[in-house]
Amino acid sequence: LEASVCNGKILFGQQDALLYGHSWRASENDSLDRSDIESVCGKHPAVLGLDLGGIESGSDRNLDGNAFSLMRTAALRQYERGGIVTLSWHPENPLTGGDSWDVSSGNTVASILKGGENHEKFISWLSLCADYLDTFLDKKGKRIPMIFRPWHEHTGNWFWWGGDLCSAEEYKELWMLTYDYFTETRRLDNLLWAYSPAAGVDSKGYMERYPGDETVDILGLDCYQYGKAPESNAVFASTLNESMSFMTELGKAHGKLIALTETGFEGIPYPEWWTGVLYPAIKDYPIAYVLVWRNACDIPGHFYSPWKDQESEEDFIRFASFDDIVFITDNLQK
Ligand code: BMA
Repeated sequence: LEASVCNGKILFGQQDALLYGHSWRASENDSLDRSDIESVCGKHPAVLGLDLGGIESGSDRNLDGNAFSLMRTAALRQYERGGIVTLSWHPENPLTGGDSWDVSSGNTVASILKGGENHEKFISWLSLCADYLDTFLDKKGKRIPMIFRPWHEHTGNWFWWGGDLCSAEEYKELWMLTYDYFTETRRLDNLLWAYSPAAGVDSKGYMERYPGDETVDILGLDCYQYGKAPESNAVFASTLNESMSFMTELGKAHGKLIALTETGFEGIPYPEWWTGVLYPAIKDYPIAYVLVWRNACDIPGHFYSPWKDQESEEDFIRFASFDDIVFITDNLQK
């Protein structure tokens, strides 16, 4: 990651890219050689995003139907190909039993912190998650490096760990609890920790719940385009520019890498989005990677990258041909 930043390169990533795409899903014993991105530009994404949601309840599959065993295989394939793996986590709500988006109680975070009624339950969730992460081993039995990006978009109010649902102190305590459990209790020494507020904050808002330099490796941002195109292009570009610009400063001041940890425009309603909107907004910033969200195979319209014959395909090919946008190189691909 550091090398790519030093060389002025940006790694391109997609969520769940090897597990399914717009109209297909990998089978249990799949060789994981397919991605929508590969079908368009001949190369797999350099960053593979995966989500741990569901691991806390002992499920075999995550919230989007991926078998956890196949996710592990995909991560190992990605690593063997020279790529990077990043993990997000949309766990259930430990207080209400709802999902990550259940914001019906403002006591959820408080209830899982030390002294809270759900603390033991939450530790058992962390334990299940750590058990799983401890199985991502290379051929020599060594844990592979992965980016772990918990409690993301916490500046928004749509997850139970969101801005209006807990205090800054509670959020930081949640982060520290997670960090200490994984790194000290469980000795998971293979994780890079990414902090990912949602766009819409200024530098001060961005840092308000920052848990500290000792427990964060990457400063991230989740920033999507919404609305009609081309009308919304300018707002998205300026939000991205402003955010990337203060993150560049924060990265320097804190000695951290910066990344666009989630982005996209659902359904890509603007076919020149890649070279016309995204690229100009990111190219001048030292970001390690940019990751677009998933191409759901079972929700029509819920996609963030082109596939063969999708409208933005040609523009994506142009974007992918730029020297500073990096995919997994052909010789590593197999
Ligand atoms: C959201 C959507 C959901 C999905 C969740 C976790 O943004 O894509 O369909 O379940 O992410 O991957």
